[in-house]
Amino acid sequence: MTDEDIWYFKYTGYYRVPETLPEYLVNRLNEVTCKQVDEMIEPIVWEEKGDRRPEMVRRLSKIIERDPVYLEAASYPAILDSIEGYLGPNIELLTNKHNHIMVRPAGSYPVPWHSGEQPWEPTLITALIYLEESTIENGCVRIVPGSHARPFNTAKRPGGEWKDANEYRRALPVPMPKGGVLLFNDCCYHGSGINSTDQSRRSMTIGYRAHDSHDTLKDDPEKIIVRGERIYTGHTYPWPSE
Ligand SMILES: O=C(O)CCC(=O)C(=O)O
Repeated sequence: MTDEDIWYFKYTGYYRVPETLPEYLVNRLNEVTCKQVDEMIEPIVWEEKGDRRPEMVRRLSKIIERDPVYLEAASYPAILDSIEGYLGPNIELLTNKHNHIMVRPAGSYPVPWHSGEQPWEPTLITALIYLEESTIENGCVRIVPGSHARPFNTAKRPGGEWKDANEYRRALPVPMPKGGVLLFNDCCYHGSGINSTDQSRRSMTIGYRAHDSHDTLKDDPEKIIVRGERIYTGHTYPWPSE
């Protein structure tokens, strides 16, 4: 990542990883995901409560536990290289945030506008890893650039009608290719439109944070270290000898 890429990512709040995932990996992700959807393996968020069919699977939750291929994709070096530009060398994947596949079946309703984190919280980078192409027609994600840097407090979920919201007017749609990876600061307002096609629009959503230099407990079971190490650099005493 160049300095200019890092600047762009930090100031706009989002970044498209230049490389796409290799075809073999995307194919494996799709094979495993098809099986999870066809067999309706819980935990699942449904498009409509009470209508439990494979075509109605909106979201597969807790994917890291389901198959090792999801962690392999989430640890892909080109993704971590880009995240390192923002978060530094010690990177943890959170299993209690995101950790899901948005299946977004045909006709799937919008993802409401939200800021996943608040501005005062430690930076959380979200990766959307695309198993299928994402277009305006199938409801690609839309991001309000720079909204992670707002110097005031606003509701995490502003509510209201999808297209009437201020966020809709301010946001940019971000279409992505199959195998593409979109990174953004989760504090940016984002959402996605209705899927008006007759196909699904699948993407993995994964959250990453820098390892907290002040954490003295190093084996938090909700976090997986995917790059670097869990070192204590907060305020060491006795001072390390030189
Ligand atoms: O992929 C999308 O449509 C929205 C992603 C998102 O906000 C999420 O998965 O939390």
